[in-house]
Amino acid sequence: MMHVVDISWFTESMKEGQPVAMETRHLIQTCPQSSPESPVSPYACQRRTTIENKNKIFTDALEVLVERYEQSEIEGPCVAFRRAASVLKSLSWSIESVRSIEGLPYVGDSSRTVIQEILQYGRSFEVERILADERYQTLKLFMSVFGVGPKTADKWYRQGLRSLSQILAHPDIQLNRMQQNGFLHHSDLSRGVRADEARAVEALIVETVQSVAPDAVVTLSGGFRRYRSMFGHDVDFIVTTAEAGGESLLLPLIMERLQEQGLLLFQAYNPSTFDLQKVPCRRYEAMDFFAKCFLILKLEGSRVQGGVQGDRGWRAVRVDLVAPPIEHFAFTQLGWTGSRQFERDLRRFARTERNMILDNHALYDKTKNQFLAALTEKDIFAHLGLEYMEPWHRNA
Ligand code: DCT
Ligand code: MG
Repeated sequence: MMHVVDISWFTESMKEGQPVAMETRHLIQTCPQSSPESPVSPYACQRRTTIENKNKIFTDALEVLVERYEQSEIEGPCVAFRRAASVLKSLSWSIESVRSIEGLPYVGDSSRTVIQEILQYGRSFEVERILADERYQTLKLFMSVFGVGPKTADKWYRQGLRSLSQILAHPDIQLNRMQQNGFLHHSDLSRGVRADEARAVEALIVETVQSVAPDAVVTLSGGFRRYRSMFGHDVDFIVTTAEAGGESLLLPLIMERLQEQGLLLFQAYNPSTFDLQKVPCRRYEAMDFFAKCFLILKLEGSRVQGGVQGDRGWRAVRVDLVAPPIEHFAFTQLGWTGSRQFERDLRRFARTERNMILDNHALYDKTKNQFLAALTEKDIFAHLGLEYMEPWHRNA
């Protein structure tokens, strides 16, 4: 049974001050966590990882390997290189010798070879081979189109296609609506979103929500909540309301308002299929069942501090919105803040170390056979017996 959640403090805090409560921004504080001598946890949720990466030369190389295996959907090495890269990102010291990485969790033989080559020659030959590989480059290009995943990219590659213009010119290729818009806005969307553009999008979403649902609450999530400094591929938000069942109306109202203003370039809306019987979800990366929409918005240059590139006066931006019922808000917030690796390890930690199942909807204690309620992310960390970790420490 789901616990009854007392949401009165949440509702009260929403009534005070701004109808739409935003998180206060903090300065990023680096938090030295490990020295070459101190032990490093095998779980990202027990390692503080800021955006200040002291081992970028190594993690960039490992991430090329991750990407290469993601393209081919080969899970084993993909997980191994991701974990190794994530461990290196959390170190407060730079790797200067192979000896210093001895004993680090998940830095296996293959990762060690890459690190060793970089230490010795300043580059990894395997990574350079991949970067120069036609298939890698082409799949990377195809997958940079919104709506194109590894299967479609690989199919096009096997058909002999090598450029975006060849795809558009091909008489037998039927693009779905998402892909059509992906191609249409490709140059804007592949440029990524700057932090000042993300702030402008945040202001637009807050304004829009205020005008259609003054009692609703909007919070920024995803990479921009983690203060990842520069580019993001999209801007993610959670919208909810204390009014029972009211969350189901929010996204259609928001999209309608954006449409009226001529700012909605594309929308794909998935209504909620949430059912308590279906949670908690055993699959690590399964998306949640809450109502959500994947949008492309027109962001006008006049709204952005640094303006936007080009002479059109606007740019296209990818925006995702999810609308959970308020009693599931904390779980959705924790899940949508990421990073993906942080989330994977949090779930793995819950399952392996605590016999609990965590997902974006709920936390289930398999020993007690019950759901554990939470109003805030801090409650979830406490249920898991983990020290609370601020969003800017979750850049695993
Ligand atoms: N997420 C997840 N599992 C998925 C997809 C997303 O746990 N299959 C979580 C992690 C981050 C958050 O949702 C938002 O996803 P993204 O926008 O893809 O990631 P991001 O961290 O915001 O980075 P970026 O937007 O720059 O790719
Ligand atoms: Mg994002």
